[in-house]
Amino acid sequence: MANLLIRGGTVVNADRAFRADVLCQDGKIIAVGEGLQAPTGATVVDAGGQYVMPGGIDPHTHMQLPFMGTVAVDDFFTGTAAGLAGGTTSIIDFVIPSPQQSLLEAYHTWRGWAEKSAADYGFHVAVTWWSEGVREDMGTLVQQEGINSFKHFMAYKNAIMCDDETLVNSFKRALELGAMPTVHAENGELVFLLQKEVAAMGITGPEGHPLSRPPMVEGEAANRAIAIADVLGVPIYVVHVSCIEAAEAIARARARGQRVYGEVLAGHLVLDDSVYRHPDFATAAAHVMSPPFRPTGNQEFLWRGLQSGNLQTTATDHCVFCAEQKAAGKNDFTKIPNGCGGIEERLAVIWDAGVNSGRLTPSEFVAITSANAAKLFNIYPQKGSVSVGADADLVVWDPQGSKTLSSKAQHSKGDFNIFEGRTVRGIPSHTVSQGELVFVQGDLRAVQGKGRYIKRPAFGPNFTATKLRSESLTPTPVAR
Ligand code: DUC
Ligand code: ZN
Ligand code: ZN
Repeated sequence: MANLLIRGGTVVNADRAFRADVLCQDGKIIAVGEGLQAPTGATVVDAGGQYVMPGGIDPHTHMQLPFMGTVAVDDFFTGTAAGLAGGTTSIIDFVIPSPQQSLLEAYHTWRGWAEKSAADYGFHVAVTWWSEGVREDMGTLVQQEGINSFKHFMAYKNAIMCDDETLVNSFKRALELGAMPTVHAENGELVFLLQKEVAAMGITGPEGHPLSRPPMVEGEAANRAIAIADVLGVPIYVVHVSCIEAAEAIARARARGQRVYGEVLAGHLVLDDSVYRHPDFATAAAHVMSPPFRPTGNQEFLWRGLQSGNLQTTATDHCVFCAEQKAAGKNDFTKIPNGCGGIEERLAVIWDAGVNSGRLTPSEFVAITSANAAKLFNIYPQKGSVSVGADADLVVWDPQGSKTLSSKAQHSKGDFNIFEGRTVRGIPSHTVSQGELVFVQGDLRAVQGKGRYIKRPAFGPNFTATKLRSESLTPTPVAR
C-alpha cells in the first residue's frame, strides 16, 4: 500500500493539540512529528492552516434497519459513505433480534448486511427478550465475536421493549462478561398510554409525537436503568440523552460515584420541538424520531453536559426514512417510522455550534466525536487517536471552509435533511480511512466493501464497582 503524508497541519487529539506531520503506511499511522520526509511515491496532502484529527466515530447508527413495517433507506454502503464525506470513519451499529429470535442468528444476519460497508464498523447487540439461550448467546458474542456492549430498548411496547426482568437478567450477565449495558431510556408503558390519550384528544398529526413522549418519560427510564445498574454494580451507557431530566439523572449518579455515561445526538443539540408544529405534514413527520426533539432550554443543558464531562459522546441515531415511508402515519402519528439522518453532518454541526461558539475546545471536540466513544467501547487507541500504531482513520479539518447543509447535496439516500439551510463553518477537506484518501475536497471515493468489522474486547476485571458494592452489601446474619 502506498504511503500518505499529511503535512503542515495541527494535530488535535483529545488531550492536546500540536503542530505535526502525520505519515501513514499499510493502514496505520507510522510517524507523527515535525519535518517528516515523504517516502518515494507517497501521496502528500497539504494541511497548512488545518486541523488533523482522528476520524469521527458514530457510536449509534441504524443502517438498513427493518423497523415499524419498513426498512431504513441508507444501507451499510450508502450510510457509511455519507459518514466518510462528513469525516466519520467508523460506526457502531445495532443488531436488533426480534423477540424469540436467537441473538447469534440476528448477529450473523447483520454481519452479512454490513459486508458492503465503506468504513470500519462494529455492533452493539440488543437484548429484546430473555431465555437461557439468550444468556448463552451473550457469552458467545463477547468471548468469540468481539461484542462488548448490549442494548436495551425500554420503549416500543409489544415490539422490542425490555421489561425490568429482562433488564435485570441482561445487566447481570453483561457484568459477568465484562460488557457494557446500554439503554434507550423511555418508559414504554407511559408512551403506550399517552399515545392513546393524545389520540383521544383528536390529535393525529406529528405534533402528537412529542406529547406522547414528554421528557419525564425519558427521565423515569434513565433513573430506573441507572438504579438497576447501581444495585448490580455494572456500568451503564445511556444512548441519545435528549432532555434535562435524563441528563440530570446521569449527573446525579456520577456525583455519587457511579460509572454512568451519556450520549447526545447532534440533532438534539441544535433543534427544538417546534419542528413538529410545522404546517407541512412531510416536514413535521421527517423529524419524528424517539426521543423527540425537545423544548428550548434542553439543548443548552445538553451542551453543558458535554462541557462538564457528565455526557461523553455524540452520535446521530442515523436511521433514514423517506417521505413515502413517513406517509404511513399520515392519519396516525404513532405509525410514522421513527428515525432521522445526520451521519454526514454531525461533525460540522457540532464544530460550528460547539467550537465556533466557544462552548468546546478543538480537543474537547475530538473527545466527544471520537476518542471517548473509542475508550468507552474499548477500541482506544486503535481508533480515536492520532498516534503511532493507531489506525490511519483521519479527518483533515478546514476551520475556514463553510457550506450550507441541504438534502440536495447530501450523500445519504434520504430525501430530507434535518439541518436543511444551516450554514456551518468548519468542514472536512479530506477524509482518510485505512490510510487511503476517501474524500478529497468534495470528491467522495468511498469503496463498497472496504470497511472492516472491528472486534471490541471485553472489559478487564476493574471494569465494575462490584467489589465495593458487594462489600458494602455483605449480609451479616442476625443471630436469634
Ligand atoms: N429511535 C428512532 O428514532 N429510530 C430508531 C430507533 C430509535 O430508538
Ligand atoms: Zn433509541
Ligand atoms: Zn437508535
